[in-house]
Amino acid sequence: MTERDGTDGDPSIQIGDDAVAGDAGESDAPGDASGHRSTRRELELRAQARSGEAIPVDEFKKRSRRSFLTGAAGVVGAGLFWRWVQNRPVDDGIPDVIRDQLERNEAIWAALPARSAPEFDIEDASPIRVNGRIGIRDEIDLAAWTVRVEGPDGELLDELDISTFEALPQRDLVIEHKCIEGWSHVTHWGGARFSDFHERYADRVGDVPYVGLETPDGGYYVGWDIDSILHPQTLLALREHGEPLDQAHGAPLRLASPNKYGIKTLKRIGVIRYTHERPADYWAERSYDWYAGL
Ligand SMILES: Nc1nc2c(c(=O)[nH]1)N[C@H]1C(S)=C(S)[C@@H](COP(=O)(O)O)O[C@H]1N2
Ligand SMILES: [Mo]
Repeated sequence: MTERDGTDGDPSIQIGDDAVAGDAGESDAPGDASGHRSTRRELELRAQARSGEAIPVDEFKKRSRRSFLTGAAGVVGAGLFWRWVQNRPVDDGIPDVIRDQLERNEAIWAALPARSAPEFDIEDASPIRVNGRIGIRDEIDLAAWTVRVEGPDGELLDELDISTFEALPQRDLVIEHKCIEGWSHVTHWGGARFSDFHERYADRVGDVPYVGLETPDGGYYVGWDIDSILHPQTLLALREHGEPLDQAHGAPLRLASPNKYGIKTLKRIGVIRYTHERPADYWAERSYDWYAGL
């Protein structure tokens, strides 16, 4: 594969070096057109400076003191605000003011009627890059792979091999996969709808609000609300671009969806757990939105 073997680390948007350099360059430019109005005294002083005349010591001190105080006030202000945020009660490691905003976002998403993302023609799709190998760094023996299905009381409902998923109705899903890092890719997934899989367990698990999924080694894990995972565009994918998944893309079974960010599309599913508690989620624990909806 010649595609970028992407980062496993922080999935946040990366700012290019040149963008940073460009900004700094502009604001640092001498005599910039920043809209700052110069006083007559300043103009005199600047003329003096240009002509090689030294700024009088008193004036220099006054100006340094003034810019120091302005800067210091800003730093103290920002520091106090941040201290206030940090001293707020913490839930999940996230201060309540930030958590409140995340919860408002979720309420908005949850209140929206189930929408479907656009789908594309198969010809519009091409192989997707590999992005993120948390919990799947070592290859596994695909023939020995099984997935544990657990009920809301922690009970083992099933231990399934791939034939169960192959036996479900097979769908094509050609959608835009969106990564929170800022790239997206029209991808052709093939596999079973989670909702078709769920029919096997619907009676036994009842009204569970969540499903948690984990890699076999527990290294990467995601939480889904039941409505999103039962959405007809949420696939238990076995294939990508018409071929069985390779290990780096989550063989033999992964999630695919155009309605959540890529962070939720767990590769190499080892556990599917129905639960009444909101499941742990790898990137939500690192301050990303738990819902991660689109
Ligand atoms: N096990 C596992 N699944 C994962 C990740 C990961 O690091 N480990 N990264 C996620 C992210 S951030 C994205 S964008 C997609 C990328 O899928 P791809 O490698 O098939 O492009 O996988 C998701 N699933
Ligand atoms: Mo991602």
